[in-house]
Amino acid sequence: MQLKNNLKLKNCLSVAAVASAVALMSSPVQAEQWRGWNIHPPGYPNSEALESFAKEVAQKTDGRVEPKMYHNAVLGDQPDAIEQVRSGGLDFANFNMGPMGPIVPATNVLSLPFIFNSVDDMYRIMDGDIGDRFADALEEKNLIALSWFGSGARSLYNTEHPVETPDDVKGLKFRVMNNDLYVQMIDEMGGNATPMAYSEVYQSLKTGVIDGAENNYPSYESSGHYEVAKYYSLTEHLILPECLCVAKSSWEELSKEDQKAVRKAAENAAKEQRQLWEERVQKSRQIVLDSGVKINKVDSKSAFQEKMQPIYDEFIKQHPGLESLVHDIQAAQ
Ligand code: GTR
Repeated sequence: MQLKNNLKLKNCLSVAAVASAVALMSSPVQAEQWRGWNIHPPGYPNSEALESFAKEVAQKTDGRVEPKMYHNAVLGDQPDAIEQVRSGGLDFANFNMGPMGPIVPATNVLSLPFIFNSVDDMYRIMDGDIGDRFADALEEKNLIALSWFGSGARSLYNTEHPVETPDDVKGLKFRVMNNDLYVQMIDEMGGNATPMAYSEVYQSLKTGVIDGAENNYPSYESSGHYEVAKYYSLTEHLILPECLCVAKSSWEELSKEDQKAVRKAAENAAKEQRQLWEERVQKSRQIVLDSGVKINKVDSKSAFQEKMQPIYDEFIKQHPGLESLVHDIQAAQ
C-alpha cells in the first residue's frame, strides 16, 4: 500500500513537472515594465512626445517592453530622478542638460550662457557628431541618450521690474536649476541666485523668498509662475537641449532588434516634441500676455554676453579637457 502510494505521488509530481515545463515554454516572455519620469504636466509638448514614445515602443517590441509615463515629477525632482535612472531604479526619462552638469561635467559646456546662437543651431549641432560626444559622456554615467528634445531659450522673469540691462538684475534674488554655473551666471549679472527644485518655485515667488527665476515661455506659463512674476525680459541666455535617456541597465536587457526599435521611437518622439514646441511657444506667449505680463526686449544682448566672459575663462581653466568641445561648438555656428 505504502509502495503504491509512493508511486502515485511520483507520477503526480512528474505530471506536474511536465505541465509546468509546458506552461513555461508556451507562456510569452515576461514583458519589461518600464517606468518613465517626466517633470512636465500632461499636454506639455514633452509629455505628449513621451506618451507617443511609450506607445510606439510597446507596439514595435510586440509588448516585450511596456513603458508607462509618470508626469509632473511625481517620482521625484530632477536631480533625484537623474540618479534613479543612472542606477536603474527608473528606466527612462526626459532630462534637461542643466541639472545634468554636476553629474556629467561635459554637459556643463551646454550650460555656458549664450553658447548657442539660436535654437536651430542647437538642434543642428546636437544632431551631429558633437551631440554624439555628449551622448558618449552620458553613457559613461549609465545614461543612454537616444534623442534630443528642445527647450527653447530661457529668459529672466521677476516680480519687481523689467530687466533691460545687467544693472537691473542688481539686488534681485533668482531661483536657478541645480548647477553652480547658474549661481555664477546670476552673480556676474549682479544678482543673487539660489538653486531650488522646480516644484518649489511657484510658492517661493508668491511668498517673496525669491524675486524671480528664468525659463522658456512654455514652462513659465505651464508652471503658473507668470501669475506671480509679471516681468518677462528676453535675455535668452540659455538654449538647453534635453535628452530622452534610458537607463543603461534597462537598455542592455534588450535584444539588438528591440534596441533599434526603441531608438527609432525616441527619434520620432524628438521630431514630434520639436514641432509641438514651436506651437506651444506661441500659445504660452499669448496666455501670459493676455494675463497682463509685461514682456520686454533687453537693450543690448551683448551687454549680458560680455558679463559672461569670466564664466568661460574659469570653466576652461578648471576643465582644460573640455576646451575643444567649447571651441568646436562655437566654430560650428
Ligand atoms: C524646464 C525644463 C525642465 C526643468 C525646468 C526647471 O524648462 O524642461 O526639465 O529643467 O525647466 O527650470 O527646473
